[in-house]
Amino acid sequence: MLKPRATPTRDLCNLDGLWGFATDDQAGPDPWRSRLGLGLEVAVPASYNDLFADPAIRDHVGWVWYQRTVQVPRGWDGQRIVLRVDAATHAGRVYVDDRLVAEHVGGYTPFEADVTGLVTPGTAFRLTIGVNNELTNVTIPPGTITVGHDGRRRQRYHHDFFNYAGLARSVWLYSTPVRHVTDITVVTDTADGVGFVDYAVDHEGTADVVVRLRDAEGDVVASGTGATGRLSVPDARLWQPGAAYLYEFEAELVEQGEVVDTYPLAVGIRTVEVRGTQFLINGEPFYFTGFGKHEDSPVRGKGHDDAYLVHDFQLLEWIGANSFRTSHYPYAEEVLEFADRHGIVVIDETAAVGLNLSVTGGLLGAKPKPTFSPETFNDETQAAHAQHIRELVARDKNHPSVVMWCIANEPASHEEGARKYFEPLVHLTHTLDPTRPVTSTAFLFASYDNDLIADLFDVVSLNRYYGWYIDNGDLASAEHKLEAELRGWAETHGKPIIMGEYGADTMPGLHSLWDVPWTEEYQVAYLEMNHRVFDRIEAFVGEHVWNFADFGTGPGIHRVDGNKKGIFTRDRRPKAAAHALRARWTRLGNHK
Ligand code: BDP
Repeated sequence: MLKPRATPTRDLCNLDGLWGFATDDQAGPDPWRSRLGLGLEVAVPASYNDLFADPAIRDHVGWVWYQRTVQVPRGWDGQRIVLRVDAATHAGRVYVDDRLVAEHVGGYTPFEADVTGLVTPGTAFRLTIGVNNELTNVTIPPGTITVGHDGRRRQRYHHDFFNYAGLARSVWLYSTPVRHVTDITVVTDTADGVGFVDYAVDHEGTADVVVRLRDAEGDVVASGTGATGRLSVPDARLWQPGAAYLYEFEAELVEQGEVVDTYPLAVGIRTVEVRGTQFLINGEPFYFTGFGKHEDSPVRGKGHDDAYLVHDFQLLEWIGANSFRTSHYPYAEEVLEFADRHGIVVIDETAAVGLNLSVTGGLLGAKPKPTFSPETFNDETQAAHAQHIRELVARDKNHPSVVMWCIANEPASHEEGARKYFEPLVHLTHTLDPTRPVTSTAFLFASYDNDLIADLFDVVSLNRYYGWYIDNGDLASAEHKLEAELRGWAETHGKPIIMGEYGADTMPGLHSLWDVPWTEEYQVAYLEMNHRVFDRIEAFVGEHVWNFADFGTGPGIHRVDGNKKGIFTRDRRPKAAAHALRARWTRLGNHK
């Protein structure tokens, strides 16, 4: 699915700003049929939860309604007109005046409606978008809704980050010609200094396809005709971690000598390969340094914000990180484009977080239910997961920064049913994209001796908290256990291993001479212990600290105003560990 762009043949209107807003109980029936009368306004893009001083909105479970008037540019006669929602978390319904034009389930991938004929250039229409935040056993991510003694519905989920919802990314109205490019796929390769760009241009209509590749100076370095083909670039400049180089691929539809549509796509020429226990980018062993992140900031929740985007990438550069994982859902496309332009490597993760019931129970002592069963996560969940993978790969397949798909975070991979659930999904991902390795992060209880799915993946990713959830405050024991486990994985699987998460909650300003958890010194010592072990394991290809920054969570006895494992605070101020990581990662660079 192509990102909407303004080109010589396409126009683009951004619909961000202030919209009318109401929860479904405030709005009454069929809120799309008339103006939302409440007078509440909401910012787009932003999660709605923290914007209002009203707990009933913050904790609302169900539909909320966004509404605004949209003026259709008068020059759009004869064009195809499309409404595009970059994300409606977790489900969306779009109405043009009284008419339902699109429905979508899945909170982090875009969807569109062709509204040609339903709207009139030069006039305005009422745009209403319903957004639903409910998570169930058949959504990705999953959750459960409970009903309290007072009849109030509450949303429970199996992940710690807050269930922020709403229109957290942009909404667009755009035009394309009737005969238009519908999709582009590029795959790149290199041999003896020559870069190859294999392309496929899908389109509506019978026009001829002309393609050109321009270098960063704008000079055409290769061109071709036909809907599919291979472009060769002698002396190609590669897209490298830390040294991005982008070409511009331009697809043109030409009919009787006239250009009817044109669409540009940034292309980085690079290769990715797993060989033995190495992760190779452009044939060179690559060592990942960086973080699991979140889209999270005060007030906006998961709302995309270009200021945080720029600042977060500046902090990645400052600290010497070369990569991050889009934990625990696909991020805004603007983030991937920025990574493409700035040479940051990305592990692109689905929203499949919490497919794991073995961690529930806790203090209540409830016996966990089986994770994979007809009553819990079942064929319908798997189908939703498969659809989500299709949409993710369709959206992100052309980004050079994306070097690996992570199709789940911490599933119950040691439980019966895990293999039946995951094998078709790994196969699907490999089929959709044969060029990128696939992984999934393994959780604490799933080790090399009981995990049932690790062999399906190209890279072993582990989330381990020795010294935090295990042996809290006893780093010597933690070091011993961590090393034993990592050696077990290395011997059992013979694959590259990456630490997908390791971290310690830390209150900024708390200090101690001793190994006292929650202090800044303890976070430093915890990381140093982990790094000593990683450096002793040959198959190790990377370390992603949990987390880049403190982030908002639901309530929990081990959460103090959110998850405090950030190396930066929620407002991006460095804790002591930031300086320690900076020293290590600037020394390491991209290699071990
Ligand atoms: C891991 C999860 C991550 C949590 C982290 C933690 O993958 O989402 O935030 O634990 O507890 O299990 O800090």
